[in-house]
Amino acid sequence: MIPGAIWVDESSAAETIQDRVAAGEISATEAANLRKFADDGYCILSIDFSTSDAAEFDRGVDLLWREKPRNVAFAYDSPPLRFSTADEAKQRRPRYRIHDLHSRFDLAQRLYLHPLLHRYASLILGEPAVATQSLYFEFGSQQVLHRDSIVVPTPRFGHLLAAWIALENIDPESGALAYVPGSQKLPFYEFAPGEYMFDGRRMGDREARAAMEYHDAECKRRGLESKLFLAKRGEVLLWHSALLHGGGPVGDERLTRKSFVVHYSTMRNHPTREAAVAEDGGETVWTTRELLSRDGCFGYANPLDGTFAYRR
Ligand SMILES: O=C(O)CCC(=O)C(=O)O
Repeated sequence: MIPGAIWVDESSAAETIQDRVAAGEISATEAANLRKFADDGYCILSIDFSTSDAAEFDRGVDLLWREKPRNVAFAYDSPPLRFSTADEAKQRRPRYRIHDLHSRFDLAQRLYLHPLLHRYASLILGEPAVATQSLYFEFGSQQVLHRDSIVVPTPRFGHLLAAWIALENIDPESGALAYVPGSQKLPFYEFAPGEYMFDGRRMGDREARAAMEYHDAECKRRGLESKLFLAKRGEVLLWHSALLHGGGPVGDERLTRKSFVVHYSTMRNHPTREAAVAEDGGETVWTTRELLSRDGCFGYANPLDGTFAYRR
C-alpha cells in the first residue's frame, strides 16, 4: 500500500463501489467515475461554463491586472509575490499563475465551491472535503511532471485532490495539462528513509531531480506514458494527489490556456490554510481559519486576508 493511501487505493475499492451502488448511496455514473479514479488516478467530469461565463472570468482577471491589489499573490515559482508589485507589460506572460482568485470575484468563487466537484472530492476522500486553495493559469504552466502529495503540504499526507477546470477549449499547442494514467500507484521516492515530502527549505535541485528521475524510471519500467488533457471549456480533470502531472510542451507561446485549479483536503484534517509571499527581502507566511460556504460546500478564504503567522 502506498503511503497516504485512501480507500480508492485499496484492493477492495471495486467491491466498495459496488456495495455503495447497491445501497443507493451513489449513482451508476458516480460509480463509473470512481472506478476510473481507482484504476487510473483520475476521472473527467463536466460542469456548465458558458462563453459568457468565460468572458466574465476574463474581465475579472483584466480588472485584477488594472487594480493590482496587495492581498492577491501571483507567481512563476515559489514563493509568490504580491500583485501590488506586478508589472503587466513584463509579467503577464507564459507560466504565471494567480493564487486564490476565488477571493476576488463571484464566478471564481462559484468554481471553487462547485457542488459537483465537492461531491466527488468528498466521495473520493471518504469524508467531507474542503477546498484549500485555487490557482489560475492564463498560459501553459510548463511545470515538470510532479506529484502534488510530495510538494503541496497537507496536515495528513495524501489527503489531497485537485481539479483542473478548462476555462476555454484547449489548443494542443498551448501547453495542455499533461498527466500519466496509473502513475498514482508508483512507489514514492524517499528523500530520506520514510520521508516522502520535498521540503524546499532543506532540499534543492539535486533532490528534486533525483525524485523526477526515479519516477521517470518507474514509469518506463511499467510502460506508463503521459497524455494531454485536450479539454473543451467546462471539462474538468479530477486527479489523485500521487498522479504525475504537469504542463505539457508549448508549441506557440502566444496561445492562452486558461484554467482554474482547485485543491481539496478533508475538513477534519485541514483546520487552517497558510500561504507564503516573498516580501521585505524574505518570506512571510499568512494564515486563515475563515471558511467560505455556498450550496453546502466549504473552502478556505484567502490567507493574505488572514493574520500574519511567521517569517521565514
Ligand atoms: O496547469 C498545469 O499546467 C499544472 C497545474 C499543476 O501542476 C497543479 O496545479 O498542481
